[in-house]
Amino acid sequence: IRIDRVELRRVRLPLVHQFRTSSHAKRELEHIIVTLTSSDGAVGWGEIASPSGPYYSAETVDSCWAVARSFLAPLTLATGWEHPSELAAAMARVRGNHFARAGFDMAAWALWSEASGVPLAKALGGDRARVQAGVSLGIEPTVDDLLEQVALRVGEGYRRVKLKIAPGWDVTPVRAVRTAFPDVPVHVDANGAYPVDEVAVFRQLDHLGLLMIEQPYAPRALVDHAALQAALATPLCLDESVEEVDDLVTALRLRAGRIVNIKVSRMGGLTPAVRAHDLALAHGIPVWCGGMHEFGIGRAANVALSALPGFTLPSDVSGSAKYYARDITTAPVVCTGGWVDVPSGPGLGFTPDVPFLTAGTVAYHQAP
Ligand code: OSB
Ligand code: MG
Repeated sequence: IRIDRVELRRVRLPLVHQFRTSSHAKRELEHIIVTLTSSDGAVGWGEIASPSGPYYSAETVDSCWAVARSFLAPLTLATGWEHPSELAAAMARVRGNHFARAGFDMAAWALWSEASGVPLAKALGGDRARVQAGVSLGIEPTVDDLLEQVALRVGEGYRRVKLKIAPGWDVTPVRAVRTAFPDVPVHVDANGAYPVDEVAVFRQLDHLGLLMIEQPYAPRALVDHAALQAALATPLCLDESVEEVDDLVTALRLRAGRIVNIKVSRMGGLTPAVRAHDLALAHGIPVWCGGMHEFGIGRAANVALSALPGFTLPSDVSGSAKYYARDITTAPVVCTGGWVDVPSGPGLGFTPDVPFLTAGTVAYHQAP
């Protein structure tokens, strides 16, 4: 396969409900949609779902735009491949910049699976017809606001609720949710907000029957995660710590956590995400698919990935309606009773709504 056109679109969508994490708040998202067209006319869509600011990882929409234009688009135009993993191998020459690379890798998988007449999930090695969906809830102004959000999502059938925590917003809101919804599986995510000498808060959370505690410390603090994991009964889950498959190798060796959140964007695409899944599965470590508030294209890739056998925990692949009043695909990802169907047709299984996409486009680049 030879790609002879790369298109990049910066697209903005407003969120239906503001989302606040330990590091920042957002009401509107800008993602970059990647379109690859092959010399025989096959088309693949991908999404670069980087946050605007460098608070989750080092990347920003501007850094992704620059790297995509100057390095990834020329590299993609210059590389012939039979399988998407070959393009991923060529892109691995670019250090870091995982969100940017993920958009191209995803588009290559979408193009290849559609051209091969195979559903993307099947091409990746997945065989589930539907996947379990959880929701991720941001930090709310008050505990009552949070309880209202939990009630809304539990009422919609979501199978697990993840609560963002931060110093000053942890034991009290989490205990309130556990008390009001004793039967709902709950997990917490700190996005690395706690100093490594903070153990007391996690000892208290350890008594609340949580499914897991996600990323308590900074990304590189793997040794400290291992020490905390040894002190707690609740599994730790790593998110920001695992950018490379090699990070997962280190984390497994150190026993820095018992669960891994695999994100297509954070790892640089579906190719490394599948490798991380295979490694975790071989070590008996359960995984789930995390989200970055993806629009419909990135969300479709997350749904496909979640069909792999190691994804035994509910993923953050909520229905599109949790985030957007209208999504960029002609039909949105829908969650019914806590489940999201995995498309059975070839490729991504979702079609971009090009007029709507164009209406939301604030910058466009085409190469060559
Ligand atoms: O840590 O999982 C995270 C969103 C932005 C940055 C980091 C994270 C998140 C989420 C959103 O939790 C999950 C979703 O897409 O629903
Ligand atoms: Mg997280």
